[in-house]
Amino acid sequence: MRLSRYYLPTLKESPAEAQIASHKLMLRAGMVRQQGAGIYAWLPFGHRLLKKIEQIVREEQDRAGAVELLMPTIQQAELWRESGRYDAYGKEMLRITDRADREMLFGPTNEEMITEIFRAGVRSYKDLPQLLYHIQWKFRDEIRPRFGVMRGREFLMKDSYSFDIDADAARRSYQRMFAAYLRTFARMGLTSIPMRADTGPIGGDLSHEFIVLAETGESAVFCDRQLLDLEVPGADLDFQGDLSPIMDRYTSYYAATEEKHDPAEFEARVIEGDRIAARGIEVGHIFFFGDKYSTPMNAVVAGPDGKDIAVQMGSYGVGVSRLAGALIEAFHDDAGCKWPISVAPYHVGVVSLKAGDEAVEAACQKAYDGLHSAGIDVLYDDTKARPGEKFARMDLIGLPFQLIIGPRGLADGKVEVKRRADGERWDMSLEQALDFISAEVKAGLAA
Ligand code: 5CA
Repeated sequence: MRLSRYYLPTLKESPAEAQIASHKLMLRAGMVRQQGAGIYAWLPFGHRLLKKIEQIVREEQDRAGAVELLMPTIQQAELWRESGRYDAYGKEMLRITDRADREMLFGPTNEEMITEIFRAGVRSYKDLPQLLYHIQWKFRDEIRPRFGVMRGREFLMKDSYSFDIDADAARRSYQRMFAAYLRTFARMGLTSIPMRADTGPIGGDLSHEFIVLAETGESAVFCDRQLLDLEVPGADLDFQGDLSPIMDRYTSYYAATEEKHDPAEFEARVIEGDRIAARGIEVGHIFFFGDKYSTPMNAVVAGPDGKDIAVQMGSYGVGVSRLAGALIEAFHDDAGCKWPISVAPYHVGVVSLKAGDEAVEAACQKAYDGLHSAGIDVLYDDTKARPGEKFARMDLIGLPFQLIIGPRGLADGKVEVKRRADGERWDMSLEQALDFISAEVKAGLAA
């Protein structure tokens, strides 16, 4: 992409309404534009980030054996009356009426709808387990939408739903999502800690929140420092195998959100030097709630003896749009964003130091074509802005590599490569630079 043809409305100053780094930087780097309280338009650069996050979430769901579908944002009130949640959900639900005065709502979550879809198509225990997911916009009329996309009213969620014949099988589905979540966040460079959590309006008794530690996080959390160093399951993990050792390992350490925190147990189980009392961002939340929806909604299958059994269900959410903010909280400095390669909207920024110079333009074009054909996402700053302005903008938008090409360097056969993560710079030939960047990006994507 050529910057001269792109839409990247960057800002030099932080807008006054933003309180935390991620919100400030998303506005400054031209990623989102507010359209109402807790409602954001995703501008091209932010949209690419969102798609990269979404794709990692999708790949790890697929790897774990979950099957993608897409449910609508608008739901019928009737469905929610079946579970009893239409009245119980309260003011957080955005209620709508259509022209025929039918009661509708903008879905805050999809337990009821997926249960309806399941019961329409599955009759026998032989068709279990089922594990379905979608990635769709939700609306919750939060009292205090804040921190930009971190607590929005309209937000993008990945939500999965499992259906099993009994509680043991359901626990295995839960363990699959547990392991998949560890991998999902690790691929984004994030250390997530599963913590015992309250279930709120979703219900059930077994629940973990996946928390990324951050000073600006909304949740107060307590955990054992050892959890930060546990090895995350690799890409070769067999999701059909026994995953209980993974969950047992993690849950053998103390980790709880404020609501589930027990100070006496914390002190008894964790040595003083390892006690972390901190703040965190909830990037995922998983629930096992048994027959809370299947019984009232009559989602049953015929068991081996022919008798109907209400299925055991769980649901598993990832805050896809919230992760955009969480990633910036984890990866930024005073100059701007510092994207990990796996989620970077573009991997490399090619910076021309002299627009209009024939040799510089030819070299930039060669760099662009070479990287692009190697499968690398390139943003080419071909604008007429001054070098200082270009450097500041590149640092602000935080692409992992900058390839800086100017007339003086070219005369010596050199270009400059800068790595945003640590600021390190190298002079090398254009060919070497292309090889170096390609290799680094491929390694980053494989990690
Ligand atoms: N049905 C269940 C699991 S699919 C559910 O809705 N769980 S949830 O309420 O915990 O939401 C799942 C994830 O969505 C949360 O962990 C959080 O990362 C994200 N999320 C929830 N509310 C918001 C919000 N207002 N803004 C941004 N992300 C949110």
